[in-house]
Amino acid sequence: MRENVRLKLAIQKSGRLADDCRDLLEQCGIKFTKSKDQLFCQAQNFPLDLFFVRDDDIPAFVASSVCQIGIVGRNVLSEEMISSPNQKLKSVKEIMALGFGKCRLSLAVPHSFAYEGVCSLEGKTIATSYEGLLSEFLKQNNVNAEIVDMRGAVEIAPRVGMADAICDLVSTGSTLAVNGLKEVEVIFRSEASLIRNENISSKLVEILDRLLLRIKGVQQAGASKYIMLHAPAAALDDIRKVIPGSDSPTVLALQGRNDKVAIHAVCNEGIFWETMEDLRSRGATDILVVPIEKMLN
Ligand code: PRT
Ligand code: ZN
Repeated sequence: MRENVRLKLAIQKSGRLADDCRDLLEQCGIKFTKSKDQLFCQAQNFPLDLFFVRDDDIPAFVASSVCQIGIVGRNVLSEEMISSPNQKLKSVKEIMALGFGKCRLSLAVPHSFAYEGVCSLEGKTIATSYEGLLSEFLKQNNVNAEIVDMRGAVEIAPRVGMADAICDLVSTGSTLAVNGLKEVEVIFRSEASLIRNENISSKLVEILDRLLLRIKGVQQAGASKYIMLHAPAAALDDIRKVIPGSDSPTVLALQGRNDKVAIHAVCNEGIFWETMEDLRSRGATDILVVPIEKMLN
């Protein structure tokens, strides 16, 4: 009888990372119920159990082995590592950047603040929810400033007189703009990251490796394109040089044509209109670029 060993994954229940996490699992071919109210579900076709929790709880879930893996913003993990006394967090490691949830932790000041560099923050008050990361940054830059710990709505702190500056996550910058703030320093760059507990049984490692292979396949497929074109046989070498990110394309004979061949290639870089125009100017015709859905090397 097969043992029922299942890997446990903690993801954000709702919020900025929730939909991307669910989409990624779906692209990996993992089926699960999509109700947003549930706290737990078992994947139907893969030995994976999903826990839907608040993002701040994910590092602790993984540290205490309630879940062996989790998906969380690097900002949350790093802040927990710095500011939490939980020794178990040492067993948590980042294993893969996932390419979504990208943002930066930045210092921002009102437009009226004459900012000339980090030293302008000496003796000032800075509001943030990232006390650990901010303290490290200030220490590295030999700046003494008072940190005002806020859980949310950090961007209003200067307007209401609670702080001279803020340190908060930024993605588009529009929140800063509407609050009359200018971004002056990026202190940390973040994106969603797959994390794991170091101490996992070998059976669970096997499942994790299968999952990682699928995630890499999804990432590679997303970054790659399949290109097909017809080329004059005489221009083959010239045209091969232009096909981006592909060392050994497939060259096929075209029935009844000695002067032309078909070239098919997986390109692991984007293909821009300029490249297609370049190929065309070298004699290529019937150029097709198609997306790749899955890839396993
Ligand atoms: O309920 P739960 O505790 O799970 O969620 P949460 O409210 O704590 O987090 P959530 O869903 O807001 O964010 C989850 C993660 O998304 C963060 O930890 C980051 O890793 C990532 N992320 C990416 C962001 C942003 N971009 C982002 N822009 N998290 C927050 N913001 C906020 C920022 O704090 C500011 O208020 O968006 C505003 C700025 O956005 P822009 O686009 O105006 O610059
Ligand atoms: Zn949170």
